[in-house]
Formats: sequence, structure tokens, C-alpha cells
Amino acid sequence: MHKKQIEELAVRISGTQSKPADARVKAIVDRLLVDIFTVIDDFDVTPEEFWSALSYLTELGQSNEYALLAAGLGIEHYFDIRLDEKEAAAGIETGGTPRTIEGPLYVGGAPVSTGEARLDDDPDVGEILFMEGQVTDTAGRPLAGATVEVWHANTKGNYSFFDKSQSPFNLRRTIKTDAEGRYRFRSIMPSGYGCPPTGPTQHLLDRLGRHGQRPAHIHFMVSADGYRQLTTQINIEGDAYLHDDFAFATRDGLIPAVTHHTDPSALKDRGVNGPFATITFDFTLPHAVAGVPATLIDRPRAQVG
Ligand code: MBD
Ligand code: FE
Repeated sequence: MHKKQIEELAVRISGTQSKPADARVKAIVDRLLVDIFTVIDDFDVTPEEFWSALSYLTELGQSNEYALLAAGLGIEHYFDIRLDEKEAAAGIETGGTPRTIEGPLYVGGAPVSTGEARLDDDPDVGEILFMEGQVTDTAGRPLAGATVEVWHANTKGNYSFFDKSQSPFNLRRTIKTDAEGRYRFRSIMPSGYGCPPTGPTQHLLDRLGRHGQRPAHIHFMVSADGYRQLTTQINIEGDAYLHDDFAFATRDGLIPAVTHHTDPSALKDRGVNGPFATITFDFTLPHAVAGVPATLIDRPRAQVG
């Protein structure tokens, strides 16, 4: 089919308007139609392929994996790059901690504490982890009372709430920074996440010749009044997938050193009876500026309590 015929058909379809439209939705859907027709034409997509794609999307929704696929196709990362660009164009202070994707597994309503928290409610076999740091502005001034939300997977790479075998908020907490802007927590070292092996996201990744693995990582949302909210993650160095993340979320500046401690006296000092790891990581927030797109994305999220 000629491009002109495709456009004529798309115009005819979009022209069947008899009442006021949402101009933005209409413009985007009209454009998508042309793009879909063009893809069908360029690749001579068969009706069988088309209807199987629709069934795929139905299954993707029924499995609640749309957001997982968006991460896996790099679309969520693409929005990060766009926001970085918009911030640079708006002259936002440089030197802030790099953002990276939220992913589909955040849950709101985690227990709140000040200064410190213990994240692991459930018994697990993981190495004990102590992580701490300071939240500051770009001049290094500590931000007391900042909010540090943290969530991560267990040693099987599974997240509480989505994995009903875990306690409701296992490995999820909200920590308010102390008077010096510091947070600290005890937890367990997470393992990397892998897409559900029989789910629709992994099925498509298989067809694309791709794996669906993430390196071990810990998610954060950091916010303080008057500063730009930060959504980010740290990655655990040494992980085989560190620079081969199926969700493209690893970024420079987000791979802190991990120190492993096995010395009996170190264990005694920490009051633990097994080896532990320590990570120090500071979060730096630029000042908020009016008129720049928000960093905290308004999207559907699980909220408990
Ligand atoms: C995760 O844990 C995650 O962080 C992302 C982005 C996608 C799937 C699982
Ligand atoms: Fe994750």
C-alpha cells in the first residue's frame, strides 16, 4: 500500500468525529494508527500475527506485566534520559545523585522511622547488610528530616507484597534522616531479580533473544521540602548482570563499593553472629525549580495501609 493511501485511510478514520474530542489523545491515536498501518505494510504483517499480538497484550494485562515489559524494553529508562535532558535545559543544579527507574515493584505505606531501621522481617539466608549515608544539597549541606524510602528483593530476587510468601513490608521501609541528614539501616544482601520465567514478558524477551535478569540492586525514593525528589537505585558491584541489566537501569555513580566483613572482632563490634557487608552511599538533591517537570511520576502504585 502507498503511504498516501495509508494516510487517507487514517484521516478517514480520525475524521469520524461527531463530538468534542480530547485533542491530545486524538492526535496521538491518529498518529499511532498511521504508524501501525505502516508497520503492518512494511513487514506485511499477517492477520494471524496481528490477532496473536492482541492476545499477547491481553495476557500481558492479565498477568499485570505491562510495567515490567516497559522496563524490559527500555521505555522506562528512556523517560529517565528525557527527564535528565529537561533538567539540564532548565538549568537545574548539577551534581545531584543520578536518577534511575522506579520499576514496577514499589509499594506505598511502608513503616516509618527516624534515623535508622531494620528492613528484614522474615528469616532469610542472605549476608547481613548495613547501609548508611547522608542526604545533602548540592553544596553538601545536610538535609535533616528528609524522607528515604528503601525497598529491595530477598535472596530469591522476590519482592514482598508481590511475593505473598513474605511478610507485608519485608525489605521495605521509610526512614526520616536524623539531625545530621543521616540514614542507616540493617537488612540482608538482595539477589538480582529475574522476570517470571513463564510470564508474557519473558516469552517476548525469549523471542528477542534476550534474558530477563537484573543485577542485585536496592531502590530508593528520597525527598525533602524545597528539593527535587529523587528516584534511584544502587547496584551491587560484582554481580554478573551489573552492566547487562534487562531494564537498562545501571548508571555511573550508582555502584558503591561493598565491603565484606568476616573478622570475628568486627562481627562482635556489630553485634552479629555471621559475616556482613557494609555500603556507604550519600544522596545529593538539587533545589526544586518551578516549571520543571516533576521527578516523582504520577503512576498507579500499590498502596497498603
Ligand atoms: C525489578 O526489581 C525492577 O527493579 C525492575 C525495574 C523491573 C523488574 C524488577
Ligand atoms: Fe527492583
